[in-house]
Amino acid sequence: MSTQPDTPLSLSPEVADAVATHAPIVALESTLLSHGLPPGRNLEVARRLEGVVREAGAVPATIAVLDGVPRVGLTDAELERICSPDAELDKLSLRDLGPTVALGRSGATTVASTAALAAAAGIPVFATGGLGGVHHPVPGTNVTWDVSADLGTLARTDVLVVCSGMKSILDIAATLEVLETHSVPVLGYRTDDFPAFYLRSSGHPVPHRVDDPAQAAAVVTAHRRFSSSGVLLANPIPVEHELDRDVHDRLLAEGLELVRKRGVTGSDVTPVLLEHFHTASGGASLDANEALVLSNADLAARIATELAR
Ligand code: PSU
Ligand code: MN
Repeated sequence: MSTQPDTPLSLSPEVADAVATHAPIVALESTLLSHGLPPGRNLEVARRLEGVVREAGAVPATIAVLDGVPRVGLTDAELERICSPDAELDKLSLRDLGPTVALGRSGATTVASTAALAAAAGIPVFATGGLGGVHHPVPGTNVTWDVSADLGTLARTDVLVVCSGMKSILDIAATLEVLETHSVPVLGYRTDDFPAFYLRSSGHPVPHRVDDPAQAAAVVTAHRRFSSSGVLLANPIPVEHELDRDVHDRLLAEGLELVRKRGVTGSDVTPVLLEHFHTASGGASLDANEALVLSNADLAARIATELAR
């Protein structure tokens, strides 16, 4: 991303110091906390994510926009604020950053906006849960215009995104095609199957596989000689937390029906579906979601450490 010199970006002292000394840093997003997890649990996960990154020897940089200022690295009080049910945060994609800053508003950042802000701050590694992608066509048509800005941003932003694939509500085959069109390398971490968030396999192969953090870091370094795009590393959910496929398929069908009935569209679809999973699975999908983001944060920290060598 090309950054204007006057970009009002505020780095916490710890993150600014880590950037200046080329220490390993992992960017973390806030939408998965504010819009993807229930209040209470989200704060626990926010703190655990930062803890996992620290234990692996890197500095965590959770990102959000607060009162018109994009913040990279939050205090514990700011984490509490973004996780509070009264926060009333918007879900901010990259296109929302300008209006949010100009109007002095607050919001949580998605993969697209977090990746752009991380890159602007000089942080090359970012961990999340699931990437946005191409939605299935509206019934009765064969086209969709609902293609997540996460994809276009990854195409233009030099950042490694560690995630557990795309949510299974998406057209994963189409999403992989768009990533190919944009020349974004897609890597599987210790797998030959592209994962699907709650499930370890989407049924689609990955073009390339890496088996340790050093290999992942080497791919990022080599890719930079040819392209300024990002790299996607897909790390499947830990096996003991994978959802049962039949339960998953039932909850997804119910969730999609709920979305259709309520007329939910656009950026509200993912939060409504996630909430349905969390309430209807008796908490199993919450444990799964937490386990996969923690695993991604740990892996991202190890790769950031390799890249900082
Ligand atoms: N990962 C999670 N939970 C989430 C997300 C990722 O475990 O809620 C968020 C990310 O912010 C991602 C967004 O950018 O879901 C995708 O939303 P959409 O499907 O509206 O593009
Ligand atoms: Mn969309």
